[in-house]
Amino acid sequence: MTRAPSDLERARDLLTERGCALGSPLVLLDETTSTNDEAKRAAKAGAAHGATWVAERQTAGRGRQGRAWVAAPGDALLVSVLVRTSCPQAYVPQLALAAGLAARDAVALAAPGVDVRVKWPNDVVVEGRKLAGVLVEGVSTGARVDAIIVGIGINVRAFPPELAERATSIDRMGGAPTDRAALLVELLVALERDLGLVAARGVAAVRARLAAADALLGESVASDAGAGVAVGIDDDGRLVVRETTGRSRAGRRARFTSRATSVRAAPRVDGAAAARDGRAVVARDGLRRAVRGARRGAVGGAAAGRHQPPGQHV
Ligand code: BT5
Repeated sequence: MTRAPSDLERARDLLTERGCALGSPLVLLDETTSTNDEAKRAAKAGAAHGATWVAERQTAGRGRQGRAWVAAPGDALLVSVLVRTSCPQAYVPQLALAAGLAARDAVALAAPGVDVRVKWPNDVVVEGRKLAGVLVEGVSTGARVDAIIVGIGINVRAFPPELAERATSIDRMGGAPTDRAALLVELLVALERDLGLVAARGVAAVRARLAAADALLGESVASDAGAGVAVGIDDDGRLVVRETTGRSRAGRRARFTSRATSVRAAPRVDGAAAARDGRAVVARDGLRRAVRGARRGAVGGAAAGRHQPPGQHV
C-alpha cells in the first residue's frame, strides 16, 4: 500500500525559511486520482493562493489534451499548486511557459552539470528525453480565469519502463539520490518567481532565459499547424517556426499555439540534404539569420507596446 510522502514533511519548514507563499498549506497524500483534481476542487471551494497537493500515487494522472501521466509510487514528484490570479483565458499559455521554465530551473539545481532544457511549450527534457511535464489548467468564472492550477510531474528516481526510449529521471543523470523535499522547495520558489515575472511583465520578462534553455531552437519541427525550423518563442508564448515546406510558404514564419497537437522534432536538415534541396538551402540561410536574431532577443511576435501581460496578483 502506498504511504504519504513523509520525506516531504521537511519542506514545510524550508518553505517558511525561504519566505515562499506557495506550498502553504502543503497537503501530502498517499493516493488520489490526480493532484490537479484535488486542487481544482479546493479552488472552487475557496481554498487560498499557494495551497499545494503532493501525492505518491495518481490513479488518473493527466497530461495535456487528454493524455495520461504515468508514474510508479515513490518514483516521482507529483505536485499541484493553486495560484490565485485574474486574467483572460488567453494568458494561461504564457503562465504555463513560466511554470515550465521554473520546473526546468528546479531540476537543473538538483542535477548540477546536466544540460536541462525546456521543450516548448513546457516539457523539461535532457538530451531529448522527457524528465518532467507541466499541465496548467484555468479555473474560471465567466470569461476570466480567477485561479490557475499548476500541475507538475517530475521523474525523480525512475520513469515508466514503457517510455524507456523517450523518458529519463533526475537520479538517472547520476550523482546522489535526489532530496525530494529540497526539489519541491526549489520548484515552489522558482514558480513563485517566474509566475510573478510573467504575470507582471509578460513572456518578455523571461525571454532570455527561455531562449537559453530552448530545446527546439534550430530543430526541425512538425505539427498539424505546419512544418519548419523552430526559431524561438514569441511574446505571446507561441513557437515561431520558419516554414520549410510548400513552395509558396518556404521561409515564411508560422506561429504554433500550445494547442498545436503533437509538436514533433522532425529529421534535421543536414548539409547533404540542403545541397540537394533548394528549398532546404533557403530555409537554412533563413535559420542562421533567425537564430542570430533570437540570440539578440529579436524574435517575438507582439511588439513591446502591444503586449499586455496577464496583469494579476501572483
Ligand atoms: C504533460 O502532458 O507532460 C503534463 C504532465 C503533468 C503531470 C502532472 S503530475 C501532477 C499533476 N496531476 C496530474 O494529473 N497531472 C499533473 P503532455 O505534454 O500531454 O505529455 C503527456 C505525454 O508524456 C504522454 O502521452 C506520454 O507520452 C508522456 N509521459 C507520460 N508519463 C511520463 C513520464 N513519467 N515521463 C516521461 N514522459 C511521460
